[in-house]
Amino acid sequence: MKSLKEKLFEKIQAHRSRTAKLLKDHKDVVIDQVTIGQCIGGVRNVKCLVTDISYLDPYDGIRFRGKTVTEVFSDLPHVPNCQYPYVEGFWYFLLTGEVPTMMETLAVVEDFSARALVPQYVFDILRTMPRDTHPMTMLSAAVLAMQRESIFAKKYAQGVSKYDYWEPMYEDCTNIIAKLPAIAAYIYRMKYKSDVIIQPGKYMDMGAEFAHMMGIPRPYDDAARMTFILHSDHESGNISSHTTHLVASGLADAYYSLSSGFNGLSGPLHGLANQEVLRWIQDVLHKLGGKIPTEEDLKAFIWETLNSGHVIPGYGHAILRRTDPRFTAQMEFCQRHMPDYELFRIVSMIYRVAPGILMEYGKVKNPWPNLDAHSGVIHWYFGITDYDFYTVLFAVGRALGVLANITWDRALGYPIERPKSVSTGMLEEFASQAAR
Ligand code: CMX
Repeated sequence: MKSLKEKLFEKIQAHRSRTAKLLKDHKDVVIDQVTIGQCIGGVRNVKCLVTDISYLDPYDGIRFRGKTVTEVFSDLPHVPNCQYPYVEGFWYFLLTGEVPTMMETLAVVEDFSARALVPQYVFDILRTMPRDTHPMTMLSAAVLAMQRESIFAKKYAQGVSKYDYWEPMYEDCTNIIAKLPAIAAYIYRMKYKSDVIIQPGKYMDMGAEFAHMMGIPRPYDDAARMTFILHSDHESGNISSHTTHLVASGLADAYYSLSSGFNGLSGPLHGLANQEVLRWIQDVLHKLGGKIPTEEDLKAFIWETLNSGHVIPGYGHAILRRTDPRFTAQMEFCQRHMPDYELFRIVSMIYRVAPGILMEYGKVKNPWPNLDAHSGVIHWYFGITDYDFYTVLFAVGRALGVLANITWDRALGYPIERPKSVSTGMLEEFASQAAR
């Protein structure tokens, strides 16, 4: 049986000629144009990034290596007696585009276990930070602190050939992913569970290991697997993916790049929206004195939020134009495990009323929920009521996608990214030329 690294190298060798041919024979073929609206308006829909790891269709949602969320959940090797696949098998799939066998998956589980030990200095650094530091700041700092471990940085200093960059990048990325669950769980237990740390178990897959270190019983292991897979990748243009790719394009190693990507994830319009959803629901409950809201109550609060100049967190998307299938997947999890749970009922009620109001509001291009509208309910159900931790759970999953991407970036020799600026005066000149 070939190891994941050997299989990846085979794929890289096969792929390199495709990229080289496109650049040699077709580099001047136009695939898109840029308007003034896109230039000022956040580069929406400009096709200028390449990734084969996931693709986001506005109506069908995300496909990982061509597979829908449902197909990923059904086709990849499953942890025995569990509903969701191994995260380790999913990492294999993201990197190679091939569904691994059970044996190939278990080899990755073993590989992650061998790399999982977090250096003590990382925990010492976390302990020097004030306890009210946001957990995303802690996670990002922990990854950055480990930069001294970078094999890529060492190999680069030793003069490794650019054709071999992918290999130390792969090593760094795998080392980081294997350690992230322990770092995230440590931050959680230190901040919110009276500093009672749970040591890692042995020979468990990532979902089971994480649930164990968080101190949360089954089926939280399955919730963790689902969460990590759903949050992993959303093609390359979103902030966390793009930032990681951008920083890595200057040949920064995976530690610098991922820490930057995590910082990008921390905005309330991106990964922090999951904490904002729960904060918003708690505000509603507080204002109603703990009473469960009716649909009429919720409609009034949604309008109040919009009229006070705030967004409805968990709703809208820059690309999607339908309900996010990642939202639906989490809804199915809730229907199976917590159909009568109060918070689930509230989120379902918001889903019934919010899209109609956002359509009436007029300016929102996508009135439907994204994945952040639902994730908090699941975490809360399992006892994680400290909602500022939710983005950390997003981040552990997101690492899988962005690290797979930067491994391929180095394999295919993508250059330093450097878009071009224009001034407002130049845009005005373009506008008057177009009017003539
Ligand atoms: N509530 C209220 N207003 C919203 C809205 C929402 N949920 N979504 C969009 N709008 C507003 C925008 O703020 C914008 O207003 P202005 O014209 O006054 O600036 C207008 O509608 C048009 O925006 P859009 O083109 O529909 O959406 P964008 O591509 O600009 O923004 C997003 C996308 C996700 C930032 C936005 O929908 C939003 O702020 N949603 C709430 C936050 C959220 O859930 N973020 C998580 C997204 C998923 C993720 O990355 O994790």
